[in-house]
Amino acid sequence: MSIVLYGSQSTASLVVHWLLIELGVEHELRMLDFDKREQKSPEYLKLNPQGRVPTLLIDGQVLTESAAIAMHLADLYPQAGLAPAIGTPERAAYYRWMFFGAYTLMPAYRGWFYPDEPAGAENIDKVKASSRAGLESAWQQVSDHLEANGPYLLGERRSAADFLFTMLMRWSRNMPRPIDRWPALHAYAARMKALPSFREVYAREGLTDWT
Ligand SMILES: N[C@@H](CCC(=O)N[C@@H](CS)C(=O)NCC(=O)O)C(=O)O
Repeated sequence: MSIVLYGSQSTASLVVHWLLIELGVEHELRMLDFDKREQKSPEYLKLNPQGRVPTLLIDGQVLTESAAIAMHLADLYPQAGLAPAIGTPERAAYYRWMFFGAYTLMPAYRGWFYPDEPAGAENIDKVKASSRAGLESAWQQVSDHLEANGPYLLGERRSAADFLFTMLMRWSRNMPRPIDRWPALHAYAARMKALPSFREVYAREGLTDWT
């Protein structure tokens, strides 16, 4: 199988890069320079018309959306046990949290980091305030869930959803209320950061913050 990941340092491609390392999958990494807007180059837009990362090519097939890619990788390498069996209550919980990440957390982060997109430059403050409120409420729900049902999102067993959520927790690090302020989230993040593959993806991307 030939696998190529298009990513950029410290972005939504991190979870895919991290999982490829965790699963021991040989791959080629092509890092795009956002400062040069390489994600909007005509060649890249042919692959991913959204001009965003990640994009994963598996034997030439284009995959986008980090949560979807994470789920597919977990399915491709079942021996790692990162995806519960189809039709089980654990699989249902897995879908629940993956979609919560993609549908609730990610759009709110998008609003925080790209606040002019929804309603122009004149509404930046309002968009940031509502994105922040949405994120804090969502993280409170995740924290409550982990306190009652942890240590991982699906309970005792780690899944690809925990990798996605660790990346999403990381994005809060410079926000007014970073996830470390919730003790349950702080402990959860620490469990995930202790994985050797986390240190490895940090080394490969040259990341030094939120260790
Ligand atoms: N829902 C997408 C979000 C991808 C996304 O927003 N990526 C950002 C980086 S974190 C990006 O590529 N931004 C560049 C841009 O929008 O120009 C996913 O999970 O893959």
